[in-house]
Amino acid sequence: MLIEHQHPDNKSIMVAILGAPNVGKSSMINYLLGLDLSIVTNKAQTTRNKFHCVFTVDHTEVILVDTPGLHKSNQELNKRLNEQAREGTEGADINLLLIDLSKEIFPQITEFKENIQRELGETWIVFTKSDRIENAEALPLAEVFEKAKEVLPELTKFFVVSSKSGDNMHALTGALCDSAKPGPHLYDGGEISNKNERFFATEYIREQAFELLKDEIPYEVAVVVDEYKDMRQRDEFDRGKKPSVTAFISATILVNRPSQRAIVVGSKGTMIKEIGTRSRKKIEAMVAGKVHLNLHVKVSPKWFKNNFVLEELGLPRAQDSNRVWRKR
Ligand SMILES: Nc1nc2c(ncn2[C@@H]2O[C@H](COP(=O)(O)OP(=O)(O)OP(=O)(O)O)[C@@H](O)[C@H]2O)c(=O)[nH]1
Ligand SMILES: [Mg+2]
Repeated sequence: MLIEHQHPDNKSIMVAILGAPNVGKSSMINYLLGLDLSIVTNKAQTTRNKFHCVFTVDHTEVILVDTPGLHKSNQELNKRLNEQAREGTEGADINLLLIDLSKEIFPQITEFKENIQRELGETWIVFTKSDRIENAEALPLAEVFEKAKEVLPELTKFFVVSSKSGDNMHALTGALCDSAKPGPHLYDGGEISNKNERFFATEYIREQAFELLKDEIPYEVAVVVDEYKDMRQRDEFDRGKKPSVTAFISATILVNRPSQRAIVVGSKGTMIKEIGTRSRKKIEAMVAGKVHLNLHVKVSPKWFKNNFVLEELGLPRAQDSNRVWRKR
């Protein structure tokens, strides 16, 4: 829709969701969206790419930017994840710094200050996982917040929320909408993300791999889609008949070592079958139709240091990237 055709009451706000790994960024986004769009697991560093998640309240568009958890690391993959998080602040009207109430609070604030390495605009603290604390109201969070302002002067507000119970989510949504500025919607065609279904298909496969695989294996797993045939697009040429299969997807799970390949495939292929069945259900819910999913496992030694693979995963070089990396 042309900008001049948008409703005159339209407002918009872009909000970067920041914080350490596992603090509940993607869970909070899904709660606010009312949709399991972003992948959530109990493992740290689940989110690997920054992306927009969009919802509207009346005429106000709220764009939440999910980001990987900021943390210290000298590994190339982690440097690129941190870069994604830092880039997530670009163009944001407000940053939300999520702090996990079930962990020690103040180190999370000082670590964020060290890791963000950027000038930030207005920032609010969102204390998460309040359901895990018996009496969250009794915590001296106002005092903590005042102390946090000495480290991060850009802090102006704080909230205490839970993505499990939904506590205070309305207050947070209301405050974000109140801060939105009059102007056109960036996503005015009902889009909920700037990433496509192909991206979310790889995410849903990786989510199940993270859930089902133990120990360090998830961190050495990546997923690439080799082929994604969207039959709905073809169907337009086929006199509007609804296709019996909505998408044919062929994807590869990359692992670092042959022993990991054996685990991901599982005895008689049981593990790969389970990853496939679970992720296919989630992809089918997304595309609202039947999906054929073909999964392979490939050993790609040190893929997490390989510039070619990392770029294919949507992770370009970071400012502090290591100088040497493998070429194609
Ligand atoms: N009890 C409780 N658990 C939560 C809450 N929010 C998130 N979790 C759990 O915390 C874990 C991490 O949640 P995520 O949403 O993936 O965290 P994240 O910050 O996106 O993590 P990364 O993408 O790895 O940076 C999952 O096991 C969630 O179920 C909450 O409000 N209450
Ligand atoms: Mg996440």
